[in-house]
Amino acid sequence: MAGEPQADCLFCKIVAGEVPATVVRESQAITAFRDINPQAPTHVLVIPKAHYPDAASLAAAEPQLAADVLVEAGEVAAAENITAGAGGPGNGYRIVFNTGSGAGQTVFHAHAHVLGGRGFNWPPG
Ligand code: DGP
Repeated sequence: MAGEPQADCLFCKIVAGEVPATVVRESQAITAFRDINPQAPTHVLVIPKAHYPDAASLAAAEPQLAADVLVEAGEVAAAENITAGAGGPGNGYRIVFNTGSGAGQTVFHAHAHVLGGRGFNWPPG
């Protein structure tokens, strides 16, 4: 059923506490933890606890939860002091939803990358 935990999903295992992670924020429906392979001084993953394979399927099934993930990403950025004008390096941050393997998605449980603490280029690689 949509949203149900998947036995073979790494992030469902993190939600269940079966795989350890450095959790920075948690609510009833969302958890945020540090990426194991950080690409910036701040690199936090914000995920819905419910299992959806990517951001688009999450937004289609549960638009309020998708919005809550975005709000949480902003809260993470504020807590990490990486918002524009916060005075840290980078002067802003990036929220990324890789969607599909061709776009770099490797874990098929919806997640927002929150990256900051350095400058970023455009277009992305
Ligand atoms: P993506 O490539 O967009 O699907 O992002 C998946 C991210 O998940 C990637 O940046 C690395 C991270 N990751 C993979 N395995 C683990 C893990 O076991 N723990 C944590 N904290 N992050 C992981």
